[in-house]
This record gives sequence, C-alpha cells and structure tokens, in this order.
Amino acid sequence: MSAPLLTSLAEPDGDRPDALTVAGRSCSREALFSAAVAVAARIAGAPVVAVRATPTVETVTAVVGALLAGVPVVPVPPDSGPAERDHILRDSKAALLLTGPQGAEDAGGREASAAPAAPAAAVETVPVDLAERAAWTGPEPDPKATAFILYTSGTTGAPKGALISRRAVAADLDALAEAWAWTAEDTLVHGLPLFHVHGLVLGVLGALRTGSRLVHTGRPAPAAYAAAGGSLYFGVPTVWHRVAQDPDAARALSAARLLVSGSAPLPAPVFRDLELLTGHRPVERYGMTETLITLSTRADGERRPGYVGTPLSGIRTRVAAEEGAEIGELQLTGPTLFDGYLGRPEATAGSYTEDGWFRTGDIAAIEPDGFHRIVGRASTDLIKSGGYRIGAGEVENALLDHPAVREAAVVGAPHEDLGQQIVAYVVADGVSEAELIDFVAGQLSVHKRPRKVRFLDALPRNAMGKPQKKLLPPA
Ligand code: MLC
Ligand code: AMP
Repeated sequence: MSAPLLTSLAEPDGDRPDALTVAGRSCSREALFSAAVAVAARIAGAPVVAVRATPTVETVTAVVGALLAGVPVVPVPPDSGPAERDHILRDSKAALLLTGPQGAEDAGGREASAAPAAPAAAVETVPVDLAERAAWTGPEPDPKATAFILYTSGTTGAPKGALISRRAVAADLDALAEAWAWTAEDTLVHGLPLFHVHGLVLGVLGALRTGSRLVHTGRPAPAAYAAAGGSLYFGVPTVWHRVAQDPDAARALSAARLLVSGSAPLPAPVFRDLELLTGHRPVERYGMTETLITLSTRADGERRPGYVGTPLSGIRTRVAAEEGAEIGELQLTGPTLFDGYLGRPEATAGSYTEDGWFRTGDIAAIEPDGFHRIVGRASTDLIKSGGYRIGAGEVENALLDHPAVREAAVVGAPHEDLGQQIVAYVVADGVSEAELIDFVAGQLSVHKRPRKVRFLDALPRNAMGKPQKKLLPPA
C-alpha cells in the first residue's frame, strides 16, 4: 500500500527558493504548499474543479490545492477552443475554473495565439493568488478517491474523462521512482503540457512525491533543456528528435543521469543519435491515460532501441495473440489502472476483457527475456502526433461543423518529427486549406489541427457506401 499522495509536500524543506521553477518563475516548497492550502480552503467541498492548465506556478499550485482538499481536478488545455473546452466543462460538471494571472500565462503559455480565455457561462473563474496563505486542517482524502479526470480521445466522438484515483497515481509514481532510482537528489527537467499524464502526473507530482527539484521550461525547446542543468529529463519522441537535431543542446545533456522518453514510439535513429551526442542510452517507457505508466526500461538495466522494457512493480501484462502469432493486443492489470470513464459505463466495460484485463488497443510482442515491443495500434483512427493522442473522429466532426465541408476523413500520416501528422481529406467548396486548419485549431486544441488538407471530389467508399481510408491518395 502506497503512502498518501502528497506526503512529501507536508514536510516542506522551506529553504530552497527554487525547489519549483516553471517558465522562469521559482518558489520554495513551503511557498507552494502555503499558497496551495489557500486554494484548498477556497474550493473545499466542491465536487470537482477545473484548472486552466497553463505552464505556470499557478497551475501547479491549483492542482496541489485541489489534491489537498480532495477535490478531483480536471485539467483544461489552455489553448482549447470553445467546442473542446465546453465539452470538458459540461461533461465533468466542473462549476469552478482555477486560473492564473493572464500576464504570467502569456509568458510561458500558449495564450498569445489561443482562442479567447472566457469560460463557459456556467463556470465561476477562481484566480490563484500565490501570495495568499491559509491554515489547512482537512483530513487526508481517501486513497480510493478520484485525483484527476483526464480527458482523452477515442477513435470516434468527443474525448472521455478518465477517472484516475489517488492511489493509482501514488502506486505509479512509486513504481517509477524505483525503476529510475528517482530521489530527492534529482533535478527533473521538462517542458511538457500540464494537462496530460506525462507532464502533470509524472512531471509535477512525481517531482513533488520524490522530493526532487523541478524545472519546467515552459516549452520543451532543446536550448531550454540544455540550460536547465538537470539530472533527469522527460520528453516525448518529438522533443528528443529536436534535441538530437541540435548537437550543442544534446551535448549539454551529457552531465544528466537519465534521459526518459515516452508517450509515443522513440524511433531507433533518434535513440542512436542521442547516445552518440549525450553518451546516454535513453530509458523508454510506455503508458496510457487510462493505465498511467506500466512498462519501462530501468536505470540499472538494459536499454534497447525499439523496446519499452518490462512491467513496473505490481503490473502484469499479456499479449492476446492469435494461435501461432507472436504479436497481439497488449492487455494489463495492476494498481495504476483507472476507475472508468466518467458517465460512460458502456465504454468502460468495453475497455476490459471478460476476465477483467484492460485492453490497451496497442499491438505488442513480448520477447523471451520479458522485454516488450510496441508494434502499433489496433485502430488507425487513434493518431499520435507530437505525443498527443488525437481521435480521427473528433477532428472529422470539427471539420464537418464548417459550413463549406460536406465530407471529411482524417488520418495520421508518418512524419519524421511528429511521429504522425494529421492529414484531412475533405470534400468542400470555396474554402482554403489554411482556413480549415485555423477552424479546427480554433474549435478544438491547436495541436489537433490538421497539418495538411487535401481536397477531393469524393471520398473513396465501398459498395456499402462506407468511406475507405485505405484507398485515400497519399498525403
Ligand atoms: C500554430 N499555432 C497556431 C496555429 N498553428 N495557433 C493557432 N492557430 C493555428 N492554426 C501556434 C501554436 O499555438 C504554438 O504557439 C505554435 O504555433 C507551435 O505550435 P505547434 O506547431 O503545434 O507546436 P509543435 O512544435 O508542433 O509542438 C511539438 C511539441 C508538442 C512536441 C512541443 O507536440 C508537445 O508539447 N507534445 C507533448 C504531448 C504530450 O505531453 N503528450 C503526453 C500525453 S500523456 P506557441 O505560442 O506555443 O509557440 C501519454 C501517456 C504517456 O501519452 O505514456 O506519457
Ligand atoms: P495517451 O492516452 O495520450 O497517454 O496515449 C496512450 C498511447 O500512447 C498508448 O496507447 C500508445 O499507443 C502510445 N504510447 C505511449 N508510450 C509509448 C511508447 N513508449 N511506445 C509506443 N507507444 C507509446
């Protein structure tokens, strides 16, 4: 049984003024804790709270405050357009939205080019004030209680809210600390978004739970990683690809202890370039919003290009392969699994096998020595671009909301930097590629925009009239 989620926070060291740095602004653990207690006091008793997840100290304070109060947190991507933001707020029934000051958000966030910051009408905005202080006497929340509701895309429809318990987060962070020998001696550096598992759960709570310093670089730029002087670095493969393209920045990471890649497959050439430039063979780990991180190579173990290692402590895996085949769907069980999709019992039930194993939808192979290799996804309608998971159906629906678009089919095309890039095929009149890209970026999140739009006279269809993505022309 893991210790309570925020144990290490309750014993702030108090004297390190830069225990936490986000986009150039620092604070001590004690300052973070006191301001978070003030947040907790303000929101105590709320059923759920949304947090506008800009890369700021305020976002970290808001999340910690909600966790202290035992109020489930719904992170809202700061660049999400009205369609996506309203869906998240309505579906989660969040009545409060914690935000930072606009100025600070502009400094490190994506506000400059984002959609208007106005929340949906029913939501009360609560600004986080780092100078505010309060005494906290609340009881330790139940470990079974929900820590996060993380919105994540499926193949069709709008994103679903994955319910992540406090004990799942605690179990995952402890298993990762063990696998990576992650301690209070580390300085964690990354610049990943604070609304997904990677940047928020691992990248913020992991640092707070292990007691390590955290430097969040605002954006995951190679030069910022190089300047941060960390011991432990997190990145998605796109970030590592960019680091490998910047030899000076890459060489500066030689002094680190561990470089960790996850959220999408790390291409073998990027693994090798990183090794050549930094002297480190990167650790690769695998996870999902619904399961948190479940597989990883280890600080004290072999790291092999193309492999995501072995199950973390407490996790069991199996591959559901057809008779005679070596690859099949990866299925798993363990203490880090989610508690279902909010308000969607059928989707929840559908994500488990009859005997209670979680169906990842990823195709994998397990070598005789236990090393796991992720081969691909069962459905091509879930796209991974820059480490973001994007449902083809969600982007198609956004395109179909444009008055000029009659038909739309969205695919993920292989891309050297992004892994996959979103390509939209549309049947439309009197609208340009740039207009459609901006339209999706404005309705959903900017990262869900197609990078290319191809105009067709008609979508290829089978005899039943169903669109055939396999028959679309090359991007
Ligand atoms: C571009 N921009 C636009 C725009 N086009 N703005 C409005 N309208 C348009 N049409 C702006 C963007 O807002 C941004 O602004 C800038 O242009 C660049 O945006 P981009 O081109 O989309 O960024 P890019 O360089 O492609 O981003 C790459 C990246 C990003 C690696 C930084 O993809 C990223 O952060 N990925 C991390 C995803 C992640 O954390 N996944 C974890 C999921 S959890 P500005 O102002 O910002 O410059 C998970 C579990 C696990 O998977 O296993 O971990
Ligand atoms: P998300 O829910 O956004 O966390 O995305 C989860 C998906 O990311 C998984 O189902 C995988 O398809 C993919 N993924 C995460 N880590 C890896 C990895 N190391 N290698 C390959 N795919 C990965």
